[in-house]
Amino acid sequence: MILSFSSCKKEVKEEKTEPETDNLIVVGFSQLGAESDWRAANTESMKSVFTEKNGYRLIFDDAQQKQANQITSVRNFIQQEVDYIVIAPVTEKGWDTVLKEAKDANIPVIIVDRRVDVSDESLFTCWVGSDFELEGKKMAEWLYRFTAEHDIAPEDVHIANIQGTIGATAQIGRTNGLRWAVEEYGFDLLAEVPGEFTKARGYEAMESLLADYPDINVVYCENDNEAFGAIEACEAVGRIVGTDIQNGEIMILSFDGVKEEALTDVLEGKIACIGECNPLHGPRVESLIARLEADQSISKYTYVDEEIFSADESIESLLIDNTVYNVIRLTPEYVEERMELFNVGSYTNTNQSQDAY
Ligand code: GYE
Repeated sequence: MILSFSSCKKEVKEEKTEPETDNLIVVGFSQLGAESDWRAANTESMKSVFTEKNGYRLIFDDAQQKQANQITSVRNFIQQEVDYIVIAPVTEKGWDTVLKEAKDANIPVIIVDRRVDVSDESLFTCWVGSDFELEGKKMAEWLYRFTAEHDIAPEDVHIANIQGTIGATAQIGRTNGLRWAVEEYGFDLLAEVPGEFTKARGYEAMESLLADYPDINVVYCENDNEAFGAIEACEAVGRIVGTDIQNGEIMILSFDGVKEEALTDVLEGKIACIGECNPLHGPRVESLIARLEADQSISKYTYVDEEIFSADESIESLLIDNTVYNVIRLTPEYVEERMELFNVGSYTNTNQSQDAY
């Protein structure tokens, strides 16, 4: 008697919970890892938007920089019959098979941040992220203009590039942006070495660069965390980071501008220039899903507008491919304002999120 009563009670309980979860849109998100401050802000942005309160159930998976883990989690999402799959891919190649599986299961796939390099573009629904090559070109153009302004010949600009994760769109684009300027202006590119977008690898890379290239005077770091490591490595051997490269300083250039420390480094002259990379993709992805749910059209590719920051006043704007980009002069007030964007809980207050709610 008691047994059958309790099993009966259990059934009632199950019936009660099912309809609630049925109403939620289930999103499986394969995040590539947690290598940088940018990535932490990106994860937070996604998590703060895909909440039950907003009508979603988020299944989050951190792939720890391994594409194989991402492929496994996408397969799990397919098996769980999620409504949408979102992937922030670690590198571009090798996605065809698993994306075909998602397509066959009729699950829309949204690619965020870095891209996938697939032969058939119909294997994913859309992509949203940054124009990484433009970020790189803006930075390289700023360097060209700055050095020209200070009467430094391009061949006397001895640059090392500490690259990001090799094969990642952010690395490919930023590396190509610098190569474009090397070709165009004749800078001396000493070396391109991988730094995996982390502070630890940035430090190690800088240590060896200082030993191998005594004339190095510019370090192009493909993100701020690498720059933090590079600055520490320079300071550890008594080198001064700054823009006075004619008098022995080492100029640090970098990308992201997410963590206060990076912007403070700009104010203090330790980082000469930062190319903004915006990580707040949660509301953008949500907005795309909301449109898909409402059968509205979406763009295959959505680019995010980004700024370039420096504390130096000499270069006010840059001209690239017939477009003028203003250089934002960093001030303590601007830094404070910008940091509000990254306070937990305010991620949804960006312009792009407005139409999603
Ligand atoms: O710049 C870097 C991160 O893919 C845009 O990855 C992203 C890059 C970002 O680790 O900090």
